[in-house]
Amino acid sequence: MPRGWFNVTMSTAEPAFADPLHVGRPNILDRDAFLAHVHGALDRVWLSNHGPLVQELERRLAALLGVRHCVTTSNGTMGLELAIRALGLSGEVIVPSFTFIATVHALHRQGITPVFADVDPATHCIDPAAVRRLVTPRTTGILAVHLWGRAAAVDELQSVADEHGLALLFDAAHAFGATVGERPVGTFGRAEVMSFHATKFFHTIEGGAVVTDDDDLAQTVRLMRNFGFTGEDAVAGEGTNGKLNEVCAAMGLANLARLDDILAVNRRNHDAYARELRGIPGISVLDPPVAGRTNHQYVVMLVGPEAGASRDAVLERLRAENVLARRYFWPGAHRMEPYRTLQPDVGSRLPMTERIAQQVVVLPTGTGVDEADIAVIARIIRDAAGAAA
Ligand code: T4K
Repeated sequence: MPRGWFNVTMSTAEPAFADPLHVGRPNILDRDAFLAHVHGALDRVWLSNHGPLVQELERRLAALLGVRHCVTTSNGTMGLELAIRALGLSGEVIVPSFTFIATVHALHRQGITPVFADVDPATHCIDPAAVRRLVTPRTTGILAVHLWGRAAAVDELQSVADEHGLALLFDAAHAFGATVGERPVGTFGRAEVMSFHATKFFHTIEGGAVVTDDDDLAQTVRLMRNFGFTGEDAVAGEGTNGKLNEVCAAMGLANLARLDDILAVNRRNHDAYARELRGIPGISVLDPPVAGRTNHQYVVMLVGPEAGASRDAVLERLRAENVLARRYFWPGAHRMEPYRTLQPDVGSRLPMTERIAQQVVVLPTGTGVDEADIAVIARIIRDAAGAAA
């Protein structure tokens, strides 16, 4: 019987799960390794500012991803802001609306106009044809997102960027460990930005990184993340505090050793959801990519018009049973402030974004969820969506 499970008769007052099942529950697999690294930092009395743990993490991540430079940052949002600034983006940058709001804020906060492009309904990633249609003389770059850990259409986007002389930057916050064929995400465009937030496949509690093969770009980001310092009393230009600290790096080093275990659990859970939810009218689970790998960090269910209940009704039912699923990334960045006010009519050119944002439910996965939990969750969904058991 699943942990915390009482029954699946939805009419009783007790929720199906005694303890909530969260989307984005952090994986903490090796507490002892983490604490050993933290003790080392305390013994050295070196807690931040390019300490040995951060340096080791950067070396190991660069080797794992096959890139020349991994410049860690205090979080993924900081990584985006630094990369955008270091690339010299300005004017207009084309970006999906169907993403976490940080992607878009990182542009707007630097005085850049985000130009929203629609997404491909098969992958939920930005549609290169839509990008091509939106290029203007003010466009300086494309900020594409590998949504849900599925790589965006990297080759087509690179072609559009090359045709128009644009910088191509990837928000790879979801995509650590993903590949296109055998080529790792992290190696595409001018640079890619990872998030190592606690909710991610690979995490450092809070953290992120700009990864690139471009020596000059990496050096600029390194300077900018440390106030622009080139020496003890020398500052080469404007900068900020974007550094990762040693405790966060300690968590990263502990987690790096267990990535295969986390991936195996995520893959097992994705397969279990796909199996258990098969055959419910209007309900589908986004498949993993055919040509490449994903980290399966997000299990994305779509509640279509053929389902016996709306997406929000299914979500409400799940939440009543303590399954704290999420409707990421509803209602789309273009419907959030300040973009809703600044660009009120943009929704009409984003039909896929509007449709998908109304259908997606992200389901709990990770090491805190097992196949028995998923069988119960699927029965709740089947019941809520009005299908016979
Ligand atoms: N680009 C994209 C495409 C992104 O998705 C993100 C972040 C970024 C850029 C920016 O990267 P960072 O600057 O964050 O490194 C969460 C995360 O905070 C955010 O990192 C993530 N994307 C986004 C998709 O999810 P919220 O607003 O949904 O967080 P919250 O507090 O609602 O927590 C999410 C779930 O995780 C809840 O079910 C609770 C659970 N949780 C969370 C934490 C922190 C836990 O169970 N334990 C925890 O310690 O943004």
